[in-house]
Amino acid sequence: MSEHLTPTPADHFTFGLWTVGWTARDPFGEATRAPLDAVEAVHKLAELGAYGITFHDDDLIPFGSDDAERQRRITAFREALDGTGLKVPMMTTNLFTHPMFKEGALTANDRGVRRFAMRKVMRNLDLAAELGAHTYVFWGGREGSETETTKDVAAALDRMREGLDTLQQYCLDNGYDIRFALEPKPNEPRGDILLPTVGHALAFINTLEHADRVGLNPEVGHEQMAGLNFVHGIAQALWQGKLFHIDLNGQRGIKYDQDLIFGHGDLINAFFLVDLLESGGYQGPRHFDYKPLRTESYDGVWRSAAANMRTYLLLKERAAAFRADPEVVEALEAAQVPELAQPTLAAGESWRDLAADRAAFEDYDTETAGARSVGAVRLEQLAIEHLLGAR
Ligand SMILES: [Mn+2]
Repeated sequence: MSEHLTPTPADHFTFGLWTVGWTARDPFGEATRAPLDAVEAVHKLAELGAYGITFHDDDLIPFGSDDAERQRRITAFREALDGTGLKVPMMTTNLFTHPMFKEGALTANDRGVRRFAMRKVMRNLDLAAELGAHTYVFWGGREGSETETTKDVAAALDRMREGLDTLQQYCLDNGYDIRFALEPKPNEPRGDILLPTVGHALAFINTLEHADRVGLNPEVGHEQMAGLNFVHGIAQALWQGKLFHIDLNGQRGIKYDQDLIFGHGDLINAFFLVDLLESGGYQGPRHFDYKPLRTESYDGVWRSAAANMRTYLLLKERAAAFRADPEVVEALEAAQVPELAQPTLAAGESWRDLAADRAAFEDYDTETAGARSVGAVRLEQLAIEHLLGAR
């Protein structure tokens, strides 16, 4: 058992440099931890059994660095990657910290800010290609508003589309095999952010020129902030072939973005999420986007990084036990869960055949169908008992 719970690169766990590197400055208080060197982060994550590290351009290279400083930092980071074998499967751009982005980046009303934002992404896409990243995340934290009068939403969506189409064209023209993953969030830091949920983003992607190269990077807490069932959102993203990447963390209820350790929020949803990821064909990294608690020093930071991975592996083990339990298989059968995979019409049957089928309607026993017991309680309790280690 313990062997399965020790993370290895084969588990594909990845961490944002901004997660373990968060110095815990919040809107009400100063940093409680000293800055973390990127090279140390690489070594420490590799030691803990992670597969990779991800970052925003400004996490590695402070905004405004000159070319020499930029190159010095990239070289040191690369050496750490080469030395540890840690990979960079995903990269992203900081289009939210600098005051110029206060009103948006790709959708800023100010055209100069939009053009600067696109150049900032292009420069970092070059680095992403150099480091071998195949997924590039767009989290539009400042793409939104607090007021209805300052933002023309339709024009903003036009500009978002223009930006993504142009930047994907940049990748294609340069021979970069980099797909984009949009990260929805309902609010924070803006009062309301554009493309607030998985559903909004999926619909928007269909309007893009290179729609096949754009998918999603949904984050647990972001959907739960909107009161939505994250597992259902992920199931639909998988169903539509759009789960390019995923941000795992914890959230408890509809409130600010908590970014808790994975499993330290809604544990039941986390259990079913792991069950889905492990059985639903998701091949990408298991990426943690969380914030080590502000109360902790670096011992707690590294403990929290390990906790994310261990909790995932524990849930993976519990989910496998749930699926392998003969009583669960029988209860699923009793609840007719496998029957949903059976098409409603028979092979070759048309609506005309259905209309002529008296057994389907005129002679159908609606009383019995209405009186049947689904068996949901038995099944859910079996899942909870497996989650609690009681079976
Ligand atoms: Mn978050």
